[in-house]
Amino acid sequence: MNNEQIAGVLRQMADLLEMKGEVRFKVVAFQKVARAVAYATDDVEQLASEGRLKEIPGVGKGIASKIDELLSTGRIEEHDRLVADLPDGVLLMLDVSGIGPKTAYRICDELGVSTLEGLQNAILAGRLEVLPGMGKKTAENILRRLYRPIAKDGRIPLGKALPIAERVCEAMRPLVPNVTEAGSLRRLEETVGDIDILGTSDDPAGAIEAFVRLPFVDEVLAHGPTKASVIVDDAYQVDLRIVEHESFGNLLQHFSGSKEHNVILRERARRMGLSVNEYGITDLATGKVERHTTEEEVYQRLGLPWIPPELRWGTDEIELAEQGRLPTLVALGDLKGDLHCHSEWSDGRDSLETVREHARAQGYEYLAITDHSSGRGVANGLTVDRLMEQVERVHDLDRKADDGFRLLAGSEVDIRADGSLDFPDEALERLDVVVASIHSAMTQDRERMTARIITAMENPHVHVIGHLTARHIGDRPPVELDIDAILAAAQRTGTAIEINASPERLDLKDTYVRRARQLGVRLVVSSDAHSVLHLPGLRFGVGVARRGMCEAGDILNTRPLLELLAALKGAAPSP
Ligand code: DGT
Ligand code: CA
Ligand code: CA
Ligand code: ZN
Repeated sequence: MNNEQIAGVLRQMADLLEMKGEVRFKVVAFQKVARAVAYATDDVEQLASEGRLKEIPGVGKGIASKIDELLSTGRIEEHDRLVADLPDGVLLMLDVSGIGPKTAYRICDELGVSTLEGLQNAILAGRLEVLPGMGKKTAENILRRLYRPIAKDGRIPLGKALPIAERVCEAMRPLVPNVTEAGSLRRLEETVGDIDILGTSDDPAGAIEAFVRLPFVDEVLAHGPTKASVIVDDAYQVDLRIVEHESFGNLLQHFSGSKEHNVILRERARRMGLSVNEYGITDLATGKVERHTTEEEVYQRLGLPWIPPELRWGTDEIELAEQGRLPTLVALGDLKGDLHCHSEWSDGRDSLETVREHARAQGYEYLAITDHSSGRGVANGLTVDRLMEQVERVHDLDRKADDGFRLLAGSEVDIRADGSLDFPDEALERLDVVVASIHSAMTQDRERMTARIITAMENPHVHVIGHLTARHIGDRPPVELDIDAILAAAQRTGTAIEINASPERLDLKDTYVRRARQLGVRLVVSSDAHSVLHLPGLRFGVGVARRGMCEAGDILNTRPLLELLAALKGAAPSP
């Protein structure tokens, strides 16, 4: 069992004891140990096997024996007994965020509810809100969360989490100038379990107080002197931790994870006679604790250069860092333009003029208009005639503006089920940028799908394959394909593969980007904007490229216009 899981059972023990009306100190003891276990830097299972459980703050003989029992038998007998004594459904209710032990007990006992469906009905009938300490607003919040789980797997997509985190950070910055994202969010993973935020202050309690009172906080789940957990926008959990300044580097490093990265780092420290945790680095020989105000100092103390959070996977990043071989990751500012964008000519919202203006304001040198082709039947795709008309319009706008910005004429042409394209070669030939994508027949088997995409890549007019796997994160699974065969074909034909930045796609995904890059496959990062409001979303794609270890040179649209055009039509790169 990992620390999280152990802490979860201990927390449940505390809740069950509280429901049972057990003496306060016993409840508090379990709560305290649950917290200590959750934040322990050592592996508790390991400590137990060495008979060292009592080193965990708050653990005495009684709780140590419960943890040992849990680890050896997978359960705690007293826990099972408590559950048996309490009304049916209490554990189920405890799992609903916003419901504490007292309320869970009352729901089961007084309302006679034992299922989530029963809970829903009780709320709708107005029976929950009248319970002590409940109220209409809290009951409604619980109902909303019952109806609308965050995602099928309970994780929050990056595209939702990052703007929420930024809103919180902005609101806290006057009080906590160094407030920053941490956890999986800082590593820019495609989904996050929760939104972790950190900062330092001379007055942590005051900062936390301000946090729980932010106007968009719907509910406070936990509120301590240095840490609080709240619900924002009805559904999203945000954790804020505030510490004193001197350990900021240690804290940020620890809570940025990943857990796997931290494990390898701690092993390394151990070999150097050091021990790392969220408060500092201890010299095991002297017992002296050093605190670090920046992450750079933490890594430096361990003989390493700073490692960008996007690379902290716990794979080979520490080895690369040690050898001075970390890539210089591509940054948003390296991108010179965007190669996938829709306008009102197909299913986009804005006119060509508006798109052009916003792309220029974004600081780009160029942007490709790539509306859909008509074969889709939906999305208001363009016929060849309308496409040719649009090409004229696009070139006209550039001529008239004469401002150095270049709107590229393009298409997101549909790859049909047999691998042929919606537009004839004579039409594609007239375009600056051809992105070919799959929007239909997505359930084809792996072999047909792979052949279909490779056929499209073999068309010399196709420059880029758009959103290769067609997945929608948390919603539609990726199509079946042989990624290695496709990457090899991309390399051979010189076709670029898109990193689609649209936050519900992020397709190519990070692991595939790493492979593509190793094979020397050309990559582009594109917004797939359907409104000028989506143009800045390119940053999500840059995050994926960074997680995929890409440098600027790996991404075609970091190149100035003429170089880009030459590369798009150029011969296959050598691996
Ligand atoms: P998530 O929230 O599931 O997307 O993933 P993370 O990586 O954000 O994980 P989270 O929120 O549980 O914790 C944030 C970071 O704090 C994590 O990446 C490493 C550190 N951390 C949290 N709990 C533990 C723990 O029990 N042991 C260790 N070694 N590190 C932990
Ligand atoms: Ca997290
Ligand atoms: Ca967290
Ligand atoms: Zn598309």
